[in-house]
Amino acid sequence: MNFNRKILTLDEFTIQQLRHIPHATGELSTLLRDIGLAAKRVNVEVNKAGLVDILGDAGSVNVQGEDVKKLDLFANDQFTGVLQHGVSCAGIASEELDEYVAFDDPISNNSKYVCLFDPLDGSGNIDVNVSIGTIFGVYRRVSPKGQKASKEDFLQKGTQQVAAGYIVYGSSTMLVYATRRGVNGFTLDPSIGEFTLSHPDIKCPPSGKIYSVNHGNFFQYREGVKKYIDVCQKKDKTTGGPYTQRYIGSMVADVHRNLIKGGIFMYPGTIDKPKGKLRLMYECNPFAFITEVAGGKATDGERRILDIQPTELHQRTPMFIGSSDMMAELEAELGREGKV
Ligand code: P6P
Repeated sequence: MNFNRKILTLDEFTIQQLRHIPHATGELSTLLRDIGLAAKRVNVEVNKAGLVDILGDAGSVNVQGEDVKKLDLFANDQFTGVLQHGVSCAGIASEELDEYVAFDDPISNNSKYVCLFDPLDGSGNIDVNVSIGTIFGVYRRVSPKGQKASKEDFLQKGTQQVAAGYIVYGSSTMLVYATRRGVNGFTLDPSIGEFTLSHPDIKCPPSGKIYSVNHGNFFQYREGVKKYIDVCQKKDKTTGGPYTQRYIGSMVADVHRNLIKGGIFMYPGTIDKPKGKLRLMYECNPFAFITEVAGGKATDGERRILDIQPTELHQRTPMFIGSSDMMAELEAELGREGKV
């Protein structure tokens, strides 16, 4: 008898994963399902952003000095809410909040994890209907259970992440998450309101033909970056090209495309912003974790992103991430800087 192909929902998948982890309590699975629930709620609002009064600035300015759009605040509240009322998370840190939040209730204080997220990255694109996204990283707390989470829980190296993921609100809505066991992608099926496994075991192609960078800052980049961009532009059929330049201005969309198709994304430091624009804790660390599990690489130009010891919640870092062969070519150009 010919049954329909089994569709695995996010819930079923996370529960299935428990079979491979002895002594698993299911707290991480529950946390990931909570994130999926918040993502579905944000998706509803993103999909009708042009119809209701949630476009435009909320009038407030976030810790980055950026105008906060109403959808930013809505998304921040959704992710904070599901995690606070869940049973797995002791506290959160968010791009939209100056400080971390320790939930400080008996269940949360006995929870195993903390979560750091950018609730709606690329929000400058909301008003022009370009893909935006949510980015998150999950850490096992280092402070003792039974008390509220503390600062050191939120300033761990990216290597300490137990899971990381993103949601891209694009032509379809996808949730992609990684644990050390692998990277899996789930596409939201609106007919059943469930994220369903659509991209099992994602691997980042070792090479690609797409480079993503803001050319408007070209003359502010370090010499090795400018040289590598020049190399990309001169690629032809004999040297693995020709390459194409794709830059959406929404990190989730750019990095997601490169993860699937192969490519390199760069947000280097500039004269104006020597540390670049992207935040280490809730933009770069999650994507670095995901990309490394998928076989790619991520550095700040000198060090592995995941090895950076954070000192501030909202610190920025230059970011180079993508296919391993392309990253190796970039690193070769950076290594030649200052040498004749
Ligand atoms: P620029 C969006 O504001 C964001 O944080 C990332 O999603 C994106 O990659 C980057 O900034 C774009 O910045 O300076 O090139 O417009």
